[in-house]
Amino acid sequence: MAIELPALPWAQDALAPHISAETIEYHYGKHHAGYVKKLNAAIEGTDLASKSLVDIIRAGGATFNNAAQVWNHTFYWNSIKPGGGGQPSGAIADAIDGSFGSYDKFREEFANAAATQFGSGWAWLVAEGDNLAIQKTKDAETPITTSAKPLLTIDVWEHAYYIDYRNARPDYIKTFLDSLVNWDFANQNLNG
Ligand code: MN3
Repeated sequence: MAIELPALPWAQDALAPHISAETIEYHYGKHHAGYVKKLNAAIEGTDLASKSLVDIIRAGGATFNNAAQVWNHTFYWNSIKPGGGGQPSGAIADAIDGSFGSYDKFREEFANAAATQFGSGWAWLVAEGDNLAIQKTKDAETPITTSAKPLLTIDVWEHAYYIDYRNARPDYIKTFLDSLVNWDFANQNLNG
């Protein structure tokens, strides 16, 4: 059974001016769709063809990069929304205070992880047992291969921000935190 490219949770132009329709056109329509296409070509006719996306990721091997990038991107689209960003509310707000001391401290650590991931990769807010933590991963690497539960992610590959922010990754990270983060999604993941 082929792995499908999930629909975006919002219109392609809905994140503008923070992330342009042009960025989404390329990032979703070319990069994310490309990972799906390459993964399906690689698993066709193999034992992996009958497995779920997460099982394909956990199997590792030659299909890991495309499979993990399919999953990571779907998770990223859900981590952002029009009118998002700012201070969290609900259980995630309490968990952030408990684990980082304050939202401001969380924000500083998350932004620092995203800014200092050398080259391509991701920064994540994850739950590890009763605590929250921040991780950064390289290339396609993803916390779902570990015991940590992902709550939120930011894609810091250049294709995520170069059309809108050029080389200014810190500006993209600030916009992500101020105007895009989907805290409802983080709360769902925390409770799920
Ligand atoms: Mn990407």
